Amino acid sequence: MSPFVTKVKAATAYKRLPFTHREYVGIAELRKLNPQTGKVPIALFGTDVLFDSSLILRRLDAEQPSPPLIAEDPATAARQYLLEDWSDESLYWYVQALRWSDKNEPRTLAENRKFVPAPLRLFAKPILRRLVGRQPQAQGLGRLPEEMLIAELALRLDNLVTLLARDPFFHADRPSVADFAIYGVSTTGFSGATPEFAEAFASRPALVEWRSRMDAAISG
Ligand SMILES: N[C@@H](CCC(=O)N[C@@H](CS)C(=O)NCC(=O)O)C(=O)O
Repeated sequence: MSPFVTKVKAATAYKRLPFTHREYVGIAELRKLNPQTGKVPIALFGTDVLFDSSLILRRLDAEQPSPPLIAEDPATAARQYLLEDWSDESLYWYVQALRWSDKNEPRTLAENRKFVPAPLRLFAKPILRRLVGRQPQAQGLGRLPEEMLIAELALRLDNLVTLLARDPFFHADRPSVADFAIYGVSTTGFSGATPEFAEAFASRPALVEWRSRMDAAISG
């Protein structure tokens, strides 16, 4: 469900680095492993525990420089870093706002229920609402009327289409941190809880073709 987990897994697979993935980490264990932010993903490199998908991708490049996750040219690299950050800190909230809209909330709850410990599952709805469901309201996008949110999202997806008219990946001829971030968010957008996102993305052939290129690059 987490775009940031998908981003890390996809970048690790792209680099052909072996890894094991644990989907479920209990809340107590999560707080112990990552007291700083209490968020996923967390990556263990031997005894080093890293949090934050962007910091984990930097470490992946340090561990295994080839293929690189950022362009050599500084101007291109700057655009890729900025796009990665835009995806993590803005595009993500469009999807979150749609996931927790009145219409989509029941589907989102159904997808997330399994992450609530079994004895507390009866209270899954208030727990999940409090932990994550309120976040889009706090961030702001969750307060927009839905038509406005979807119209703005459509414009941002058009911006991505414009960028892809120039290059097969964002600002480059191979995937970078920008591509992995957007790949993660769009994967969550296709989970089934946000038909509005899925429809907006799927109706833009350039984006669909870009995701196919990403799938090919990740799976080799
Ligand atoms: N900037 C962080 C964001 C991580 C994040 O927001 N993860 C969400 C899951 S998608 C989370 O753990 N949310 C629980 C919370 O906010 O307490 C990253 O890139 O790793």
